[in-house]
Amino acid sequence: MNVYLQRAENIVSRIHELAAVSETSPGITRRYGTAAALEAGSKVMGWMRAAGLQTRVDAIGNIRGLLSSPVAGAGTLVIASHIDTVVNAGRWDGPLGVLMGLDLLENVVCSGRKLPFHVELIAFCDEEGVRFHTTYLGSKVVAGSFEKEVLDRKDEEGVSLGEAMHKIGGDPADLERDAIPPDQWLGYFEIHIEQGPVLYESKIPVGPVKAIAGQVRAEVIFKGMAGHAGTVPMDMRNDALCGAAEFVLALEGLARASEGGLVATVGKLQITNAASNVIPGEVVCSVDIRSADEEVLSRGLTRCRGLVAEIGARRGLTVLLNVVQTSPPVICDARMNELLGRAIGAAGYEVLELVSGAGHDAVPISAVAPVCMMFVRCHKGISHHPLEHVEMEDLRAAIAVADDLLHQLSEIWKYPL
Ligand code: HGY
Ligand code: MN
Ligand code: MN
Repeated sequence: MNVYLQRAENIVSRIHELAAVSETSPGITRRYGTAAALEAGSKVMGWMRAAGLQTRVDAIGNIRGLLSSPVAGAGTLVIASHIDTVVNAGRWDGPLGVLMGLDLLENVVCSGRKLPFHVELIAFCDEEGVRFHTTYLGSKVVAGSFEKEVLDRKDEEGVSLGEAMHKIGGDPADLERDAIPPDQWLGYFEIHIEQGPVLYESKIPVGPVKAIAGQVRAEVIFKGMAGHAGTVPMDMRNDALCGAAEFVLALEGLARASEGGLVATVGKLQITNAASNVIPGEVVCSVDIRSADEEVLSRGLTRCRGLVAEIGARRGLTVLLNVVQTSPPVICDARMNELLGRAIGAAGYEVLELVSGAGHDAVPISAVAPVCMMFVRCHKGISHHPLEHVEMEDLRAAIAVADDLLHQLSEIWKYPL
């Protein structure tokens, strides 16, 4: 097991090196297209190049490293995750999958082995969607499902995604060319921290992901009447913030009371023209609803719409709910999961299949390829938080299992497409 210690230490030192690249200090924030995102990308590209991969930055800004197979007509396995982060993030969410993929390929190259398939390692540039309230921008380009209208979405400074792309040297006209053709895919493998407590509480270092929850991201606007905080009597107000506040709590209650693992979150709330002596006239908030069950998810959205309408009517507010993004639940590939389960068992661990409440780049990829995800235990399941942490021995377990999976895949994916 010692051989894995050196590799694990190498991964950890790169995790810390990448964590030091941030828009903010202290804290880790790398939003799409920022200087920090570009610096992180070039760091990862340098590591890929040093490992002997053919590297390139694609039109949207993904960092891509190819380990070609000598087999004519070989298909492609993609190993990937993301290097963008949420605000004040942890250091493992995303980079773990990219740096473990890099380690796997470094190990293949060092061993002189030739794989019967190409492996493309990809560091996706925007999975979190923090800057433009989108998700999966990078992986959608690779999957060929990027929606061009998203280029017009603007960030909080009014900069559009298209302008941000141009600024980093990308040309929207090239986006189609960066997709991997559907007939080239063999499969997709992503290693990611669990971001939940199940592995931690079960005392198991790694686990296969059975399914990824579907999610709906929306924006809700409450429009009332701004007014003087000192002169407008309480019974004559149309206070947009009180309406929004009632909605936030009602949405929490709706999710708490529902079956089928529905979760709902208002993560952002903005008061337009906010001032302490002005009755809020307009409030815009985000809504994030998820469930692994498509029926529960769509019922949750319908009931959320009902809440907004009812509160708006009762409080004399004009309300609007815009759905920004929907992604259906994804079932991971049974065959790849069977091999992953075999590798986990061979390493001496219980195979505990997990459902992911978090979204991942595997979601858009699942439309064009079989996807397989391996979760790695993280401390108390904490994520999207500076206390996010992975223990060295769990990394070593993950390396051993991932090596074994790659070996099994090279046995079954022996022949050209
Ligand atoms: O929101 C998510 O589930 C992921 O962190 N992007
Ligand atoms: Mn995340
Ligand atoms: Mn992530």
